[in-house]
Amino acid sequence: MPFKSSTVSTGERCVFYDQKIMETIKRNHKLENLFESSIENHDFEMYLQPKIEVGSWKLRGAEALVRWNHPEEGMIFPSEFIPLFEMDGKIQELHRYMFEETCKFIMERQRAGKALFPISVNIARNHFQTLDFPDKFVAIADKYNVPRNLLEFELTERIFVDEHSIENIKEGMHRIHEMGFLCSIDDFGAGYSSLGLLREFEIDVLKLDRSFFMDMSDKKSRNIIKCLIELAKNMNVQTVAEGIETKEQMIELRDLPCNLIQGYIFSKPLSVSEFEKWEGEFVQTVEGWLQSGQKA
Ligand code: G
Ligand code: MN
Repeated sequence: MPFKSSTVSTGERCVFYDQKIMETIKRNHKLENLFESSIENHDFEMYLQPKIEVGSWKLRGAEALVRWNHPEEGMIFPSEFIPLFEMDGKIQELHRYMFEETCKFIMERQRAGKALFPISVNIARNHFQTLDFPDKFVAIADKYNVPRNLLEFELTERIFVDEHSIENIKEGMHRIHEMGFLCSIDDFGAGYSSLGLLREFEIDVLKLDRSFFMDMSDKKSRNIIKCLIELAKNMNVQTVAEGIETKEQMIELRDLPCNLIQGYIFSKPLSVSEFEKWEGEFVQTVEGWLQSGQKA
């Protein structure tokens, strides 16, 4: 057996445990080794999930999400590689790559005379280690002639927990705005959310975590959502309801109302060709459908 536990005499469980750790280490090593060639070969693909405006029910934005489809390894899930690349720092290159794919997509739509809308990309706390990081994104946006107000950076609320980096994040967000980009807080309400974020940081969009909408029949939940949406509105911050899946949730959100809805109710994240096909077929009969007795 290749991975014997040093305390093998205490029983099989220990051996099994060591083996699992070794397998994870080996797998991580493999993924790290595949990274550079996958960037070069475009094995990382940009998927898009639409954001729909409440009321007009029009497509007003999208989130770019990474998918890793490796020719030999098959589909590798973000839940496996994102934490890994956050640890070893590769995440910065991956996010830059995704940002460039996003810019290319917007440029192509611009050339084809198609409708334009902001696209959000996720960024990690690692970027904020150097204060000039937005400059790199400016260079990419300019290369493709993309108006910067069509590009939004999503920062998960988790990155605001670390007190040591908070000043850097504040300054970084300021620079993002100076450069003309937009900034949103992702997964707001998932764990450590603080209303102080709204006061302390320059935020354009608040993305309310899907956990808020899990039980909308509960009056308490509804009241909290309502207050958050109102507060954001008063501060000129847009709201996006994330992870919306049912007609019941849609009806509540229409009446509250938040600005945009993102979730499986409209579409899961799609490849570019699927997304544009979906866009062509998406008819805004949402209002009629909400009023009808049809089940979602
Ligand atoms: O953390 P962030 O909001 O960036 O995560 C986006 C992820 O949420 C994507 O991987 C996407 O597949 C998932 N997602 C998007 N819409 C829904 C939804 O309606 N339901 C659920 N369960 N997940 C969703
Ligand atoms: Mn996101």
